[in-house]
Amino acid sequence: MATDTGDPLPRFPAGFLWGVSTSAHQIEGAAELRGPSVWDVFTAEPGRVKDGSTAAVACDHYHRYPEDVALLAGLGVNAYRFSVSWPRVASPGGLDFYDRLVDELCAAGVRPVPTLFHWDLPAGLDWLERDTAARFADHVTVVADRLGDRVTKWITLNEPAEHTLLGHALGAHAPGRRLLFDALPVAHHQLLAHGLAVRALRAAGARDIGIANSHGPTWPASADPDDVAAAGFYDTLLNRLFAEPVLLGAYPDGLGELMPGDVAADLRVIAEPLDWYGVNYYAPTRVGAPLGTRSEFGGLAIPAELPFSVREIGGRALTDFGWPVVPEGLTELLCGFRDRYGDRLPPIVITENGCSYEGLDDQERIAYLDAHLRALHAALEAGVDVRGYFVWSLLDNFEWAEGYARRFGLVHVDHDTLERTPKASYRWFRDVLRAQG
Ligand code: IFM
Repeated sequence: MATDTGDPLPRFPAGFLWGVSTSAHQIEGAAELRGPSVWDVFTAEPGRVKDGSTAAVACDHYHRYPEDVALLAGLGVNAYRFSVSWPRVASPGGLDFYDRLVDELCAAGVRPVPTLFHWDLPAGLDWLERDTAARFADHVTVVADRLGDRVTKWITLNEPAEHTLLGHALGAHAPGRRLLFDALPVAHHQLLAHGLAVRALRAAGARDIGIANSHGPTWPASADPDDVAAAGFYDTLLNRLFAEPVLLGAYPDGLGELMPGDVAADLRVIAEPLDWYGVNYYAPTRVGAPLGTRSEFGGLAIPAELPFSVREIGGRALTDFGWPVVPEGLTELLCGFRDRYGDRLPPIVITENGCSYEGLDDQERIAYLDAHLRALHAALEAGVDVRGYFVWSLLDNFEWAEGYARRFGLVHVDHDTLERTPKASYRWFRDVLRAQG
């Protein structure tokens, strides 16, 4: 495991965005004050969430947001990435909550950076249906009209790749479908929703728009051509399928032929120019040819019928989630994107990076963040235009199918009393931000 060297971190550029990220379903609670989402339906089904928990209360951020904004102010971040719950916005009085939150953030000098969809689709809607994209654009217009006088920086979608893969292809997340490659329309409709959202935001006057896509280097398990081909295919799914329609206006490797509707016309919408591109980075993946049996990645079962298998990256420390700690993968990823997309790549913001560890004296998290910030700086020095970095996450929260078992927060949350206690990593990040000025 990389350790915090104790050396001061290198200096990041003036105006760099320093933040933390959360999402509505994972922290808000107050589920009775909004309509249900696909995640409420999913968690109510026995066996879906490992510890049997739900997000009905979560961190009760809905009621405790002033305390959480005070924690943000104490940390010294200049930006806060949160998500706007679509089912809450669609419920009477729901937008008032975000109005209050944005006011509180502005008063504390923290820039609000809302994500407009982070997986909590209103129950009854379905990404297999094209119409969901148009409904999303309506939701975006409602939010932008209300918050656009104070919010200037927007994120359309969070990790449509995971929502497609985990939620619709493998059935590990809501809505729990196991469609394998028949899930591809979910990818297309989310991308279309992204493009329509960019248009809706522009119509509302927004000039600072991005998307948060998850990416990581893909390493072939060996030089065997079958392993290399399988890794190339996985790379297409994770790193190109959601980037290239947005950045280049084209699907990679003929995948467009598998998408529904008038794909050429849709791609013109999907490729609406962005002001920046958000990258969520956690770890690389080592991929080989199919093994004929299921493989596993961080507790996730990869079915045997997929044309690749996920292998262990040996010799690395693992987080409590079982994810390998590979800071230099961030440099490799960003330099690779710059080389692949050249001037089609807008400035980058790291919209998520973090790790799950237990304990208040979380030295492993400090070492993880320290090493990833150095790796990010190395990418900057190599000429990649990076404008910001958001830690996942402010609070220990509802980690989807893992329930409350995984703790990603800089702030510990006692899930019985809801008491917040800053961890050692909170104080470390605060000191980093002070030193960066
Ligand atoms: O908690 C999630 C988040 O919702 C999306 N990105 C990855 C995080 C850690 O698994």
